[in-house]
Amino acid sequence: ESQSAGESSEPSEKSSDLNVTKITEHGKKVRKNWASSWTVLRGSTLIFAKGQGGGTSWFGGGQSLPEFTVDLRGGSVEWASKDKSSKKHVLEVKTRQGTELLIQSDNDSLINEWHQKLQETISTHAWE
Ligand code: I3S
Repeated sequence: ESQSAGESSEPSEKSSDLNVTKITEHGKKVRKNWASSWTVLRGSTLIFAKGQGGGTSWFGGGQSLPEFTVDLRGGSVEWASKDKSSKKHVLEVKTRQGTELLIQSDNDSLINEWHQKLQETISTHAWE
């Protein structure tokens, strides 16, 4: 497994390309900005790395950092309702910090794997 994203010594448990957008930040609704992102799950941290050719508008207005991470502890994951997106196979991830994300892939089995893995992660990493 690649260790290029992040500094943690924990092994990457899953990684793939996914389409991602933030929909809420610090509890406030933000404008959707779907982008393809290399997504890595490591421990209870979900890391979104800017894809090749990604511009400075990656992951919402002004986000110019190469990575965006969320702490899954105390969060939730569920299939997004139809009103959240017209796309197929969309997961809604909510964090304790008031961030809501949609993650999506046209690959049915891939998104199912992510769903399972994220649920597993949330239920095994307790919120202290
Ligand atoms: O929830 P919305 O507003 O229907 O989300 C769509 C918009 O973000 C749209 O961009 P504009 O705000 O420039 O119109 C995107 O192109 C669409 O992909 C978003 O909807 P989906 O259903 O694809 O998540």
